[in-house]
Amino acid sequence: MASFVDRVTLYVTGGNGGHGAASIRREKYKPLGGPDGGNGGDGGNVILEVSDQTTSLLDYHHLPHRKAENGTPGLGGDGEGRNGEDVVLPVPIGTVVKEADGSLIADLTEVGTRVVIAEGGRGGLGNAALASRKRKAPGFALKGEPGEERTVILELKSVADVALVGFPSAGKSSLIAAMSAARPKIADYPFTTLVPNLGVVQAGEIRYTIADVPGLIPGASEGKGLGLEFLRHIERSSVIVHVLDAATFEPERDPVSDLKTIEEELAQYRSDLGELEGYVPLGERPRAIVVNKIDIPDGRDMAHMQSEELHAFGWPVFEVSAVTHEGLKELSFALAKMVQDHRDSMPEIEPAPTVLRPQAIGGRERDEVITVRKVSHAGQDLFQVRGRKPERWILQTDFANDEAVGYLADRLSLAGVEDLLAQAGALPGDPVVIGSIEDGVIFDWEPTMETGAELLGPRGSDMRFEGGERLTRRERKARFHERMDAKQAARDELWMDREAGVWTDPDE
Ligand SMILES: Nc1nc2c(ncn2[C@@H]2O[C@H](COP(=O)(O)OP(=O)(O)OP(=O)(O)O)[C@@H](O)[C@H]2O)c(=O)[nH]1
Ligand SMILES: [Mg+2]
Repeated sequence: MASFVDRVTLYVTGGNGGHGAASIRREKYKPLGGPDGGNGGDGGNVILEVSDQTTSLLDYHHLPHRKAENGTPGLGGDGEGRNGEDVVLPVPIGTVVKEADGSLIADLTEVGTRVVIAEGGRGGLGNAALASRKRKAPGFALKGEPGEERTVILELKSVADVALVGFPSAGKSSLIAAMSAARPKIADYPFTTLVPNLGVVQAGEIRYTIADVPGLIPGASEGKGLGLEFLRHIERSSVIVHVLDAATFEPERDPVSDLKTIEEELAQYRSDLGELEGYVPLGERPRAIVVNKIDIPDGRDMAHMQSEELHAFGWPVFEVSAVTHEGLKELSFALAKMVQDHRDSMPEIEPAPTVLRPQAIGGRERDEVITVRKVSHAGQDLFQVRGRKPERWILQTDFANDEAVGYLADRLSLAGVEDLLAQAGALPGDPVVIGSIEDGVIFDWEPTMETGAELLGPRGSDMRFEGGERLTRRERKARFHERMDAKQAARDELWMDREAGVWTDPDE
């Protein structure tokens, strides 16, 4: 039976959106037949999907970088770009997905559950789609957005029903081998088991899984030995079984004192799954006690001698031998009953939605809110604009093309960014950053007076960017107030256009 890799860091990137095309139809005798640049295709997503065909995270250990396919660019002649293929990564049941900082993203327990962990960028609109009544033949297209890049942590907590804990060499792996078809490594030196083993037990009608963890020693909770690190593998198990060595040669050890030691270590364990609904701390799970190695005469004597003290813990006690299989059938059926009782007591789990896109996933602002605030950066006052849409628009803009920049200005104006800037006290010429200070685009604010469309000169240019006269701050202020009055009228006009369906905006 496969042992499993417990934790892996995965670097995922959505496919880039293809750029839109700017193209003009050419017909005989009709050199300018209208815009016919197609849209770019969307980039593919990177998706995790819970599969019962996968039992380990080993594949991601070997290949931790995964990227979805890019969308292809739009073409002239209304050629649409092709969408990039999604990359679907199968993960085992019980995989927990976390942010790089450790915060929980998703807990994947249902076969078929899908989580988008890196979104593909959207394809850019071609100039055909950008045409409006006023902007009949746009000389630009929107760029495709880059795919999202993320680092996530996958953790596999085995969903074993029964977890075996105990000192090294107590016979945990031997018990798994004796009770199931699993063949873990067994040897007479401590820490033979380095990663947990998992076996499937069939007891009459009931089937359950059983897992061991590397041996625990005193001080495990302070990092001694290997064991505590692996307790998270058994965090979902319904029953915890103490495996006690009745025939240890170490003079200071015996089953009762070993049991107490392990209980103390379990009590120290602090789970980070505690935040999940229905989580029961390890120390409160049902228990059973297994006294092993009674095939050895000294072991059998010891088991009998301590029987009363062991029963006093209040948990069922089994005396067994993993070597001769004595007592194993009884143990196997008793564990099956405990597992079944636990299963019966579980509340009905609501089926998980097939596609999960939790807020945390994507890392971007999901809501429609746009904020503007004055910030100070490197001794300079800046007006910072944040919001999903304006930041997205920046990514779509080809800043080498003035007409494209004019289109961006119109979008920002229409979304109310200009009003917000004015409210925040920005004056024409003040620096404005859209997005984060580090990655955002910074420019001097030139409020739009008209919708931009009237100002269009030759394709690819925008008259607002011609001339480039430098004005004093006082002049700018006066001119700004004039513009603000004219602006409302311009905006009303734009709205009428839009209501009439001539305005095209991918976000609306
Ligand atoms: N005589 C006897 N020996 C046993 C029995 N069970 C296990 N052993 C022996 O004890 C030694 C340790 O057994 P393992 O199953 O590897 O012990 P473990 O608890 O998995 O040990 P770690 O993986 O190191 O934590 C091996 O030499 C086994 O052959 C038993 O019932 N009787
Ligand atoms: Mg072992």
